[in-house]
Amino acid sequence: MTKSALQIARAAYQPKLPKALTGAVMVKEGEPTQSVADQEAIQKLFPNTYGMPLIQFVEGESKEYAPMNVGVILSGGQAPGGHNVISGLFDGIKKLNPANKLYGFILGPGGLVDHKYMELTADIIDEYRNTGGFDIIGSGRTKLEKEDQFEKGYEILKELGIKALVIIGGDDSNTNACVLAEYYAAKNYGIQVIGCPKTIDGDLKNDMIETSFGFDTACKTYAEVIGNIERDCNSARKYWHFIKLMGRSASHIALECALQTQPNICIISEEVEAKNMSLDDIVTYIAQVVADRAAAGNNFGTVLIPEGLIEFIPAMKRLIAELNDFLAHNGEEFNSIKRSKQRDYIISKLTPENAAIYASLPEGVARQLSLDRDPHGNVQVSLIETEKLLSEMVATKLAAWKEEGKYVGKFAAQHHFFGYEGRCAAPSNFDADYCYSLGYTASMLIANGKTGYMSSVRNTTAPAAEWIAGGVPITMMMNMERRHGEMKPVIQKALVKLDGAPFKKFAACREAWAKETAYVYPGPIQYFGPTEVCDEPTKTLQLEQAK
Ligand code: FBP
Repeated sequence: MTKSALQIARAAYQPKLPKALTGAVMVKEGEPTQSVADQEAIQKLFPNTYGMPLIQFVEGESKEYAPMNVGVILSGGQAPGGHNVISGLFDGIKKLNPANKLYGFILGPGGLVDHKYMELTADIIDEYRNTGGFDIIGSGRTKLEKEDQFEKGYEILKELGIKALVIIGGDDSNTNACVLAEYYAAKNYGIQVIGCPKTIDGDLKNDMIETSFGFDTACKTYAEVIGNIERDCNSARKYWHFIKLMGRSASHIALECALQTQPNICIISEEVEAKNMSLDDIVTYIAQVVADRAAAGNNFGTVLIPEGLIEFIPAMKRLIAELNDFLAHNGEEFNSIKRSKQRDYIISKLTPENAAIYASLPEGVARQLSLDRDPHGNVQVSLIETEKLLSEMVATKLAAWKEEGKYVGKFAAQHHFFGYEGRCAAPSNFDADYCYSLGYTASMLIANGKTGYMSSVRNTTAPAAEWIAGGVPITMMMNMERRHGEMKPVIQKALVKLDGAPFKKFAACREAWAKETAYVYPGPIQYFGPTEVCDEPTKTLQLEQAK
């Protein structure tokens, strides 16, 4: 494989590990745990894996470990650093016993069910160290949730002599990892299941999981390009740039990018919901900033829009919830109806309030809302062109204000969607180190017989040597939520907290950023150079952990 000079240099990077993991380790057990909510219901569903203690690895005596085989799965959307989780896991198990073997299941959880796998040898692992992407074994969104899938998985795990399976995924995939851990424990199959927190969206986090991997690199990649657009915008002074940023649900990516680049406007979905804002309220807010800047002679600006916005507008949320339930039960009938009649069919089936909103939506947006769900039953928000919807509505509002003599500027918009551009970027030093540590920690959880745990690395704004490695029972992060029309145990999604330090910082600055042109141009991720440049964690982490 031909490689660039940077790829060659980067391949030689040795990720940093927490000091406690650099030698032999032992387990320090904490207090028993409880789920974040719905304790009784979760305990009933997870009798074998509920209430386990938190775990921390500390320096210990070296001991001998019998040889074992381990399996690994990459699940869901790509996130920078996945290859380093696998290389950390590989190095960890090889250190325990060089005879240990690692098997990768191909194209996500489906590979386990369909028995598609490959052995990951040292040569293969070395090709992928510190690289972006999930292409070493591929990823997929098959939902592992049915007993027959668990049994099919067990067949191949038994055949390959696999003692433990590591599932690298987001909140839904780790929920499934927990269900699988419980199932194998209940059946006494002797197979451990360990999760790893992955998602660029940053919404799999809590007191024990400080951040999901990939968030750091993806945000830095988007912030670099947003900074470039801001500089173009400030040079030509003729466009308003509407930039939609990935993040299916939470607005962490948009917020982090705003903190890094100081745009004129950033919409935070969680705030829209809390303030019960309508689509028109959002449009009016943007149009007012445009008008104020125009009055000061600035017919240009940048607007950041989180991908999941539509679902957070309360009226839209109610509509989507009804659509999700309805399509979960009537999907077949809906799909059998002629495309040209589907809109009327949906309108005829919804409650009057939701039918009226659905009918008022532009054709394209209404269509996206009724399209196929992803395997987890979610609307595919990345397909909704919110950036165009908003800029069109802002243009219409400004035209009306112009007629009333309230606005005299010019408004020309450009649209961008940054999502896939950042998901496979070569991991920043932070993600390279964090992911390697997560994988290495997973190997220690396995060696110590744990199941139903998520690999956890904390104290991440300190130098890597001071990071704290351990495990968190996945049941601890769970609550009951309605999915596909039924109550299910799921890991609670971490949305942007409006009383959290990152949002408060943004809220304190946004008025000035709207008026002034206070852009910051972060530039590309740096891998070599001073540590304050190369190892800087996200603004979100820095603000959340500020003492
Ligand atoms: P995960 O939740 O699996 O990490 O994926 C997140 C994400 O990148 C979202 O930001 C985005 O909405 C979605 O994946 C896109 O999914 P797909 O890759 O299937 O188009």
